[in-house]
Amino acid sequence: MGPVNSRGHKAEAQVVMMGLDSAGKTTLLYKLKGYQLVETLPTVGFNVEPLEEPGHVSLTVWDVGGQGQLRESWKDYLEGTDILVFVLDSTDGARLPEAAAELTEVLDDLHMAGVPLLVLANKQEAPHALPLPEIRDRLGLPGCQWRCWELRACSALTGEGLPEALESLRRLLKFRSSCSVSS
Ligand SMILES: Nc1nc2c(ncn2[C@@H]2O[C@H](COP(=O)(O)OP(=O)(O)O)[C@@H](O)[C@H]2O)c(=O)[nH]1
Ligand SMILES: [Mg+2]
Repeated sequence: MGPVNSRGHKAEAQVVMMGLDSAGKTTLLYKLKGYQLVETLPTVGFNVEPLEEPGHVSLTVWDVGGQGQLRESWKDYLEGTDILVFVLDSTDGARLPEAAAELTEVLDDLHMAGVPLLVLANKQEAPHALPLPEIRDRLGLPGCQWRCWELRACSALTGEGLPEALESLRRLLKFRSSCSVSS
């Protein structure tokens, strides 16, 4: 079924997943698909997978490579995005400022006006994972007042938190049009 164009009620949604390299985006994508992924390679370009569940909006999930100069191409994926999923490595406190800066840059893009944000604090099963409140504060999320956003803990490795993350994603998608601060 093709997309329905009545505003905010599309039958399909474009989900763009971003984050620094090694945050766990590819592992997450394939875990959501129910694949057993033994090993990932750094993503060159992007992976894209449909996620369909009866009775729900079909999701097309774009996993955009996050390494160094590949991040330059992030902006090419933003047009038509219905929701941004930003994946973080909760065990990598040292790169949290870098992740926060990248997130800010993506959110500042014109195509991102009114696009809801789901932040996934991944690798939460690791014993030294940073707690959610610290991640929230250090990312500057409380300042995101013009946008619908949620922060969720998950582990792409164990699958913990993924059903809740999908729930958040579907909830945020419903806010897609009401979130919009431009037109
Ligand atoms: N402990 C732990 N490791 C993870 C988790 N998710 C991914 N990884 C590992 O992190 C590394 C990078 O994962 P990958 O999916 O390639 O990251 P990407 O660069 O964001 O696509 C791999 O070694 C994964 O096995 C997780 O939830 N917990
Ligand atoms: Mg990858």
